[in-house]
Amino acid sequence: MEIETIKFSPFKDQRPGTSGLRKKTKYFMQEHYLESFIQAAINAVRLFNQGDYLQAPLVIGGDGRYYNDQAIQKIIKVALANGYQHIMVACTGVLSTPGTSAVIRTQKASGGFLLTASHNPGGMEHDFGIKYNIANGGPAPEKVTEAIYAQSKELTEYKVATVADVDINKIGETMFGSARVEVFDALVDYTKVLESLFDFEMLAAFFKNGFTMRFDAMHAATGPIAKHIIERILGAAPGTVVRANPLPDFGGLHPDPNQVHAKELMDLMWSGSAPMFGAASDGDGDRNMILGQKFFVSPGDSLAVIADQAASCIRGYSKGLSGVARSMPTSRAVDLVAKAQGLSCYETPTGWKYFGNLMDAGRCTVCGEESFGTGSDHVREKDGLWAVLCWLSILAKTKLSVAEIVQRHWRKYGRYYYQRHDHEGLALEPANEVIAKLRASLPSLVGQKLGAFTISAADDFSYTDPIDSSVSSKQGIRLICGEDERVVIRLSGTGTEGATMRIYYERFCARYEGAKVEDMLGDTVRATKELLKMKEMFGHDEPDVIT
Ligand code: G16
Repeated sequence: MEIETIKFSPFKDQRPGTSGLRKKTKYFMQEHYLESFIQAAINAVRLFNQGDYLQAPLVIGGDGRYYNDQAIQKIIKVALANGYQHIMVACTGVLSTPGTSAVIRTQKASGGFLLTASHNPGGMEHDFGIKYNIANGGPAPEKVTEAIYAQSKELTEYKVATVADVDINKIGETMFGSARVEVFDALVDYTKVLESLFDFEMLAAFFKNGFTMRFDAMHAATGPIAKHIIERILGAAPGTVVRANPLPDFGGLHPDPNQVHAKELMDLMWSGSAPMFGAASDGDGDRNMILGQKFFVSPGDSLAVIADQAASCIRGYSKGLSGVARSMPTSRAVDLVAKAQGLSCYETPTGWKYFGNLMDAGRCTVCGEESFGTGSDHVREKDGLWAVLCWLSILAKTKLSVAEIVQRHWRKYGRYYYQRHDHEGLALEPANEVIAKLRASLPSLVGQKLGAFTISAADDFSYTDPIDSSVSSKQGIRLICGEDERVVIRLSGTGTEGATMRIYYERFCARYEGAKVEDMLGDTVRATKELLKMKEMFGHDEPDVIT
């Protein structure tokens, strides 16, 4: 195997965001760009690993978007040149993010490269992304992503093996000297992990007795595995899983499972022919949306219900949970469940990577985020299909409808009315200015009115990891009005164009009376937009997406 050293001028913009490096596909396709990131990641990994990690497998999978296959070939060649002895590539190149995490853990790999821009649209004109996951199966923590960035800024050369492309559409092995490239069946390890948690026989009987659902895989990475588990193993009717074939452009859709982008599923669930349960997952299969007939389950409620019901409805959690965690902007509904069950509840910054240490230390079992992510310590990524199987188990055990389960939950614990407003495509400068001004005014905001409530505390969230004591600051501005209300404002770390400002509104009512969420939050929404001078700064103040 010949190895070439390629020289180039370093790129200065390869700092991973909330979840890896995401850019426009065309930008990624420029000469040396992807190779630079791969080499920088490999160099950074070398700093944190001793011993023979090069002998352990390195896993590669992607969400199937445009450029997936070419990127896989590039990773294989750079990894071979850097001495990796066992490279494992998902057959067809498609493997969801939780699926990749499952393979890394099962195969005791040293880590893996995940090619995904998640829920962002795919194609030459859209987005591409890459991230590195460590040996626990989870996203590299900040100290590793910062090391990758530091490496990339100084990098002037990378190594590449001059070998032929590997056929990634055929299961098998190819040897390159002493190194092995293995193309593996992407369905096997992940199915086993899920099977160890869920009672597939009970769920199969549930479908046999007439339960109906629709799963929209949005032409993305979950399609093949969802068909395999829901239709083939659990016996749901053919056609239950739709848009199951991954496409490089996701069929021209935005593979984001929310009320706006999963419109076809929303329309079905609000129609006269709705099945009993509806669900969707995103580009790389880590996000999920849960629906009942004419009923949307907000991610915060979904997390709270799963945490509440796991021990009694899901075999893998029958011994109870060790604790729960949520990202700071996520609804505090799960905190009430934790309190009632005497569980620890952790509040982390946005980003699944912050849950890794807690799970590794056995401090929490179930975690979730407002951005349609829920998961547990079975892998180290959020897991859309896992959430769907949780809900199926709860539905099968309780024999209630989705709406009844959630309403019963609200009656028991009270309800956090919740909405996230995304203001997308904002010009960077004014967006940064709004945040900077707000940050500067925090001390003076305490005691001021925000709609009907008075601000009792205002801060910029800072997190000290309880395991390694690392500190992450400036993680989102919180305007807290006692126990009743909270507004969180932060800029997204996953966009590829301009700035996206996310504003999270939440209001608690101890007695659930079925009020409309818009009515409960309307005053605060208006007051917050005035406080931020949204119209003045951006010319308009209507959000692009409300979830
Ligand atoms: C990623 C992260 C999540 C985070 C989400 C939104 O999700 O893994 O932890 O909640 O981004 O981040 P932001 O608000 O900064 O855009 P995904 O599904 O895009 O990988």
